Amino acid sequence: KPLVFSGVQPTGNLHLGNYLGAIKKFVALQDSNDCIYCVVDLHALTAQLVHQDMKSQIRSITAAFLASGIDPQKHIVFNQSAVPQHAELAWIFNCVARIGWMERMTQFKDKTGSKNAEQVSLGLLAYPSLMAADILVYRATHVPVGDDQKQHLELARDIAMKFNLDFADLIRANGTGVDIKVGDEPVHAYFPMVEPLIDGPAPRVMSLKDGTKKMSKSDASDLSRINLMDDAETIAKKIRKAKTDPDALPSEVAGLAGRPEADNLIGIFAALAEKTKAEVLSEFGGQQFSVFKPALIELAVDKLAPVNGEMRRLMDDPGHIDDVLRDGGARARVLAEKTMNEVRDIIGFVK
Ligand code: AQP
Repeated sequence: KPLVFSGVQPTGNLHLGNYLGAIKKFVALQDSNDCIYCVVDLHALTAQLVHQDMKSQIRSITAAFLASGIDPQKHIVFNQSAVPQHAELAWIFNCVARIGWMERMTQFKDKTGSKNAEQVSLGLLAYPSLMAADILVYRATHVPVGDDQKQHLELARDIAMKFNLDFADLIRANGTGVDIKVGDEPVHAYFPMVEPLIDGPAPRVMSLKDGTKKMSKSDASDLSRINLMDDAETIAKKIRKAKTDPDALPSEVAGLAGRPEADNLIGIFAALAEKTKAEVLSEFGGQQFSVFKPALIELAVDKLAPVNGEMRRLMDDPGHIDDVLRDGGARARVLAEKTMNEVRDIIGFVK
C-alpha cells in the first residue's frame, strides 16, 4: 500500500481552504493507503515563536482530523514534536539543501514581505527542509496538500534527490537503497520521490472577498473565510456577503475564465458536493447568484455542521485527544527511528 503523509499547522482557526485542500482528502485516502497525519507544531514556531494557546490549538486540529472521519486506530495521528526524529532529519536536510533554494520559495517571500532579515526567524527560511523531513522520515510517497504547498513538495524532491546522489556510494554500501527511475535516469535511492496529491475541484480555495487571493488564516477580515467552527448563521452571512460579479453563471467550465469569484464559489460547491465543476454548472448554468448562493449555503451548512458539532464534543474531552496523540506518537516514533537508524549508518555516525 502507498504511504501517505500530510500535516496541518496548529496556528489559528481552520478554514474551508484547509478542509477542502487537505483534511477532506486525508479522509478519502484512508481506504486504500496507510496514512500518517500530523499536527505540525514545530512549524508553528517559524512565523510566531510564542503561542499562549499552543496546547488547545494542537487539540483543536486533532479534533478536526477526528471529527472529519480520520481513524486514528487504522492510521497514525500525532503531533510532530512527539517524534524528535523529524528535527534530526531536518538538520541533515539543512546541510543537504542550499540557501538559494529556500530563498526562492514564494511562501517565504510572501510571509517575509517587507520585513528585514533581523525580523525573520531562521526557522521560517528552513521551513521547507523540516517539511521534507516530516515526509521522508517515513519514506512516504504521497502527500495530499493544497496548491500553495506544491513548490515546497518540489523542494522535498530536490532534497531527496541530492541526498541520494551525494550519498550514492554509501547508500549502496549500506544496502538500504532501491533502484528507481527519475524521468529516464536510473538512480539508486534511499529516499523516494514524493508525489503531491493536489487534484480536485478546489485545490486553492480563494478568499470570499477577493477571488484572486488565497483563503487564509492570516487574512485580517473574518468575512474572507469560512471557519470550521463557524455556526450555520455565520456561514450563511459570509456566503451572502461573498463578492460576486453581475452576470449569470455560465453553463460550461470555460465560461468561468476571468471570473475568479464565480470560479471559486463553483469550486467550493463542487468539492463539498463531491462533484466536478462541470456537473455543478450543468445544474446552475444560466442562473443568477441569488439562486446559487442559497443552495451553496444549504450545502455548506449541511456538510460542515456535523464536523463542527463533533469537534466541539471532542474538545470537551482533551484527555481523549491527548491519548490519541500519545498513541500515534509512539507508533510514529518506531517508524521514524527505523529510518533515522539507517540514515545515521549511511552518513557514518558512530552509534
Ligand atoms: N486556501 C487554501 N486552499 C486550499 N488548500 C489550502 N491549504 C491552506 N490554505 C488553503 C492547505 O491546508 C493545509 C494545511 O495548511 P497549513 O497548516 O500549512 O496552513 P497554511 O497553509 O499556513 O494555512 P493558511 O490559512 O494559508 O495560513 P496563513 O494565513 O498563515 O498562510 C495545507 O495542505 C495547505 O496546502
